[in-house]
Amino acid sequence: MRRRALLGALLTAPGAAAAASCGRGSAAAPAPPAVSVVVRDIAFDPAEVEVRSGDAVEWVFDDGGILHQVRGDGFDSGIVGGGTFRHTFTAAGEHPYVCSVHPHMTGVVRVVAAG
Ligand SMILES: [Cu+2]
Repeated sequence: MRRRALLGALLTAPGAAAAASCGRGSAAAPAPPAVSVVVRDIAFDPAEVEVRSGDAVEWVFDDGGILHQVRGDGFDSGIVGGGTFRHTFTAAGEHPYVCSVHPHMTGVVRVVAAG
């Protein structure tokens, strides 16, 4: 008497749910900046930006590791050689800032009342 062990269990596991990989989990993600200022070639580009009250400005330090700073009245990136710095402006008016490492590097954030 021959017994066949028919282990024909072809359990083709159906591929786990077709790649729906949206991994957005941070509920308290900061609002995207209204404008970005690139710090490059020892300058702020653009040197003048205009945002509405409550908007954020983001500086992107992209100058090959050269140290820079964004320093104004009430905001200060510290002296950094890369990364980003973000500040939300609420007070309408002009907010000048400077790089302490390169005093000729200046910029202005002009804030207008939110409509
Ligand atoms: Cu600088």
